[in-house]
Amino acid sequence: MAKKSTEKKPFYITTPIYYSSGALHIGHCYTTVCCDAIARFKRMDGYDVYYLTGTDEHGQKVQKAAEEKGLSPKAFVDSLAERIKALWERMDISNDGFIRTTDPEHEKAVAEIFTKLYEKGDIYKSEYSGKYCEPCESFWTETQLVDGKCPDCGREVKDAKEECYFLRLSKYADRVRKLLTETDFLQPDSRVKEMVNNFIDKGLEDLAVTRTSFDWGIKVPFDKKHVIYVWIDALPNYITALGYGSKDESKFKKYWPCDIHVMAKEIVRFHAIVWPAILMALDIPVPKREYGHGWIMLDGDKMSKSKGNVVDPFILTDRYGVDALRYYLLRSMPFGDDSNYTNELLLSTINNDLVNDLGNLVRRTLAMSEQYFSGKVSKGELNDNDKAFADKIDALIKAVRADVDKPLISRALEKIFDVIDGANKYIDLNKPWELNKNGDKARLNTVMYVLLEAIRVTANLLLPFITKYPRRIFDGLGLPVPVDFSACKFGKVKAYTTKTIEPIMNRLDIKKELAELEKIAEQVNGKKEKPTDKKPPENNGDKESADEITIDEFFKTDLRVVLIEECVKVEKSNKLLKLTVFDGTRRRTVVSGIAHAYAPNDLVGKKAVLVANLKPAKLCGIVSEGMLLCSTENGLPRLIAPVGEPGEKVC
Ligand code: ME8
Repeated sequence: MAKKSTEKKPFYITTPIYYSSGALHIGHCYTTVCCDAIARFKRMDGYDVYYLTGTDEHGQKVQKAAEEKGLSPKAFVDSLAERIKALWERMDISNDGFIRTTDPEHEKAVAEIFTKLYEKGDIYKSEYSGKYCEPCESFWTETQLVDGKCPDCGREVKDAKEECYFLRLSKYADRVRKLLTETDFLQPDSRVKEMVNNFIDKGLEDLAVTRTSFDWGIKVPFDKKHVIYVWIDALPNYITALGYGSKDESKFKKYWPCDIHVMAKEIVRFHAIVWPAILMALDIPVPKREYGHGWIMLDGDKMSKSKGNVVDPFILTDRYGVDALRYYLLRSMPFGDDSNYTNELLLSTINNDLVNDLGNLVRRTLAMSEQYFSGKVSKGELNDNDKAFADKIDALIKAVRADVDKPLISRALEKIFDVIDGANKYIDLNKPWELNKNGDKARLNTVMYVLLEAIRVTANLLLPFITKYPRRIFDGLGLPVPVDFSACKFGKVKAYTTKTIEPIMNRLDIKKELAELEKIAEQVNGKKEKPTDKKPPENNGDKESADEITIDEFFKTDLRVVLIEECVKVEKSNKLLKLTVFDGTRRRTVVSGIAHAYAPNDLVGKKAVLVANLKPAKLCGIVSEGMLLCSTENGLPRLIAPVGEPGEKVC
């Protein structure tokens, strides 16, 4: 816990800055939610926290992705940055800073860092000849390849030869080795072995740090033909975001060195070898700690934008809420190891932990408090069994703090849920309904009090991890939401006035949900081909195929240009917007599942294409008189924007 003085102890935590090459998935959410839980915990524990995330917007990969969309790189990264920010808002991420590598202050600072290193002799010009992995934007030597493939991502590499600048990594090999092997800088320990065995022991080679094959990046200030390598542009974000190299370095002075950089294992090499070497060359202290966690896998393969095997966090949070996804990510991944994502595991974790354990405990206790005491419960005489449980509750904050510091987030949650489980067992053991039947009001009051205290302390400790339901619990307990952990002690509240609250969610019908998720996945990714012996139908020109429709059939669909006149969010739905559209003759209400892609105000005054003769349907109690057509971009729906006046037919 931070010292109690007027000056709070600074704590600086970062995620990687994510490539602006496509929509982010639950793998990115994992790192960002973990860092968020740590940041929130540290804030509540008395630290002055700076939590940084952001986007890595330069480089060949981003340029290529923009070209594929027919957009300029800047327009492409601008729209993605907005979506990424919307995702973090959705996930309740409490970041203090959001850096984009196209921020002019960052670009200027990186150009200056490059010049400084060049003038110092730590960057020099030469020629590169070797192998290149395009997705990782990394050069490799023959000996560094694993089975002839990129050692970071396992994909094919290409021959490459070009004039470029090099960073003198070899000069810092000994200092980096010491940092890795003689300090706790890099965790978990298995990552240290990987770094030392695979890179340092093999002889740390100088790193090619410029490219001439594309131009979307920061130019070398004294040799404009060269673009600074995306990693040399990206890594300094951790200091440029604090104002390093600008007129105001106060944040840099306050928060650097960083307390912890968090990332997954594939980019530990850049963070644990290249980044410290750059900092050493600049005479800046290295970060205090780095943590390389494992991967979220899908069907045994790393979930990844470039492989396209991703799970969309907007869809999951639309269906199950933010608490559910945050909890699943934090709880189901042992922090250092890989873990396979499955819909089954997500759904059963929600049902078992959130609905059965936590939800039931809160529901039952508040209902009994209401029923037996009209919500008024006060401190009573504890027996030995109560005292033992109270001791367990008291021990929780210390144990959770120790785990968060490691950081072993999943274990911290396990400990909180152990007490929640204990409270459910306490109900079964003490049988409040029997105490009520026997008229033992004094004991019944004590039992209810012990339960309310258990709920209060666990909900207080859950606040950094899941952000919505614990707040509601405090409403049910009739208490303000705590801002710190000072009351995480049994007996701190003398008397309660409780009320019942909305449940966290209803128990999920797993079979039904699995089918729904599969249906959604088919809509988003296209139906997966099932192996079949049937030959595809031959196209013989004049015969109609079963999949084809005639022009008359097509014209049965009445597509019209409409003007969106009003738009509001549908209450109790994260997904739905209620729009009033003018179709040339009348106003209609349309409910559309696009709330995660648009703010209501963005749509007013826009035109869209309406399926005007669709049978009306009720969504969230609202009758929707038609459907708006969308295509998708980066996994998000985008309304088709027609030309023409409201009422005109689209054909
Ligand atoms: O590497 N499982 O960006 P990136 C767990 N721009 N975590 C995952 C994951 C998965 N399947 N997929 C992604 C870059 N992540 C660079 C970083 S930093 C100076 C530059 C998370 O968009 C994890 O944190 O490829 C991983 O390291 C990061 O996203 C990679 O994001």
